Amino acid sequence: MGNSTEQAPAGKGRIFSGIQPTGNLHLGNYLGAIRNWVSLQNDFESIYCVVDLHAITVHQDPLQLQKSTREVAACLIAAGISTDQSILFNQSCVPQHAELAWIFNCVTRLGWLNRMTQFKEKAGKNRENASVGLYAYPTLMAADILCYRATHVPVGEDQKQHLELTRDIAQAFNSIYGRDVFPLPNPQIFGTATRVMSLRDGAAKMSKSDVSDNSRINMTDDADLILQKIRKAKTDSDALPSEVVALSSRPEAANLVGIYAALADCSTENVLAEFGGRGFGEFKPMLADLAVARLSPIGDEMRRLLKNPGDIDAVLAKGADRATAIARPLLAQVHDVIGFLGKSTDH
Ligand code: AQP
Repeated sequence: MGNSTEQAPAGKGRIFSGIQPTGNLHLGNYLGAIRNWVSLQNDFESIYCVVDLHAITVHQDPLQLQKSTREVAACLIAAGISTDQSILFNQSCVPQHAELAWIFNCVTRLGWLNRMTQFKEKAGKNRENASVGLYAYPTLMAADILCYRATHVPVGEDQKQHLELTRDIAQAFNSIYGRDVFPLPNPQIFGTATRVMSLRDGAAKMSKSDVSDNSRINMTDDADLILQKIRKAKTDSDALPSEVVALSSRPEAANLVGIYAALADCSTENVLAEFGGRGFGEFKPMLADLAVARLSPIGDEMRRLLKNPGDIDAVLAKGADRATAIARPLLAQVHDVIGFLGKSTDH
């Protein structure tokens, strides 16, 4: 473990973002997060984390968890995350995350967590049976971010509430202890961030845990499968409209047009200017070709990287050392501020 402190390059903010190794990485993860992470590397000191501690808030098969952790790392690298430029590691290798989360559990009010909509959605009707970890997920997320004093966090719509809570927790800690330990992180919102919906239901987001594999395009799907899934994607029977406003009552059509626009790096208006008046029979094969052109190189590179799992583990271990070099001195400061006696200097 390195003892030195990694410093953010002067003038650059620091980004933290995470992704859960819960299997089936998909087009939504790519367009909503991963591809943005790649472009952020140039403007920020970037810390990207495979959040395995978050993943076990619902049960994960141990072998599958290892496999998914390597797959996420491979996907990030294949998509363009540079492990020299950015820090890439898995969360459980840096124990400061869990430690700071506990400290935050003691600062966070029950009422704050009770308002979190993601817990309500994920726990569903089976609330009494949900894990305490699922309930406390936002305090661990706050620790992930504040462990590194990250200044910016790329967030999708679904994570905005958790980031606001992170700011509340940072503020509460600073105020309770009368010290400015934590900065208040800002959301890094992308104009181009895309919320990708299920291919089977335009009202549900594309998700790793959807039981239907046809609901999503996985990052490892081959060209035939991508084509097949897009062909089968639910749509209505009308032709595509020429005006964006006409998509508002057609969620499945809006989703496919949105995916096309994101993959082609153009606006919805541009897509409709080209395809307005044409039927899905024409549009879907074009969308499939575009998806294959964008995703296949990443899938191929992932498969190549995954042939050498030891190399991926080594990259993650090196990233964990670099992350620890930032988180350890921060925790030492937190210990001092709280009043913990002990070996805070070599924390
Ligand atoms: N459908 C989506 N559209 C746009 N962005 C998405 N993200 C996830 N789904 C979509 C973004 O991907 C990042 C990593 O997400 P995550 O793996 O930490 O967890 P999640 O948001 O809970 O993703 P899933 O696929 O729905 O996983 P499960 O099924 O395991 O809960 C985040 O930035 C997220 O916004």
